[in-house]
Amino acid sequence: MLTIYSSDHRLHHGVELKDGAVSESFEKPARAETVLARVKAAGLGGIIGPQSYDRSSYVGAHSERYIEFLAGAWSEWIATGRTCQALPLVWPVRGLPSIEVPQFIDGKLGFFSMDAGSPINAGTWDAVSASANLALTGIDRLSDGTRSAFALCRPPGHHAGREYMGGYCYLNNAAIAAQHCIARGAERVAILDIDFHHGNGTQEIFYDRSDVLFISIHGDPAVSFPYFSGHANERGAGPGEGFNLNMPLPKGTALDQFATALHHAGAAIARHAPDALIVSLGVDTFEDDPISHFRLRTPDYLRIGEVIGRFGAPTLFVMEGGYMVDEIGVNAVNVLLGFEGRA
Ligand code: OKP
Ligand code: ZN
Repeated sequence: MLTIYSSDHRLHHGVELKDGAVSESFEKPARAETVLARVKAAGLGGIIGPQSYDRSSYVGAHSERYIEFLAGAWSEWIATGRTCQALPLVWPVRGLPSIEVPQFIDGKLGFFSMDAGSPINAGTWDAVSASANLALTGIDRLSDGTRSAFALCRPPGHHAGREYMGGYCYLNNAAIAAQHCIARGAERVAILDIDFHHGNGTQEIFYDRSDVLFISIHGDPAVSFPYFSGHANERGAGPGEGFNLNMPLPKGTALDQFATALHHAGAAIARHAPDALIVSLGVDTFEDDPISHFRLRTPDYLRIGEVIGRFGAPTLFVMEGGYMVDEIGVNAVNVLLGFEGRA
């Protein structure tokens, strides 16, 4: 399987508000380096860099004004005299009257975000646009007839919505790839999100559409981030009704229960008959993940990959979460090896 990777991810190294203090984010550069090292050690296949894409390729999944905000946020922030990382700290929640974009950067940060989990620093735009370009390069390879590819994206993307960043995400890499695939003539795409956290951003972007089926298996939002989406009764709207499938699972979920959900996903994907399948591949479902609550073990990822391989669709894997840095490489690459029947 071909891997698409860029060292530009290192340009983004964020902070996180945790336990009342600012610390290094769990979403750190070593994550992608560990996965890349494992791709090489396992002999997964060739490794190429991204092609370049105009930022208009991100519009569709995102709004133009959001892309403009993201690309310019760091300059606006430092123009105010601050040199620390930029974090949103106020949000337009229910009950506040204004839905206008504020003029000042602190207001814009809140307007275009869902939480304080996506800090912006000098290299953020270059890193997140490189990450999106990896997914775009991967989906273009599938259109060339390649059966599968792995976009080693960092930062991740599935929490980023049409007009907001959040949960370590900025550009929704999987959604951008799906939209590009449709724009290039595909009739139907399916996105299967197996990260521990609900892919709220991907859900939102395609919620009223029937061409892109979104399926997510994740920790029950009653007790897990992002808390405000991911329930089973969110099934899509208008023409998209029935094309959004959420399978929330309880804390402590192990392979048996996860595999049952995966088989349901497979049946829905078969009904959709997609031209391409995009897998939002998070391995924060691992038993030792520091921020998640499932109990998958390293060999389980081989089985998961095998099941996805049997779906039979041209498949692009897009890296999402996974925070147990020592094991993220072996777990993610196990899915890919399982997919290729190398388990
Ligand atoms: C991103 B992905 C903030 C705690 C909230 C956010 C988790 C984002 C996960 N201090 N954590 O889905 O792996
Ligand atoms: Zn996650």
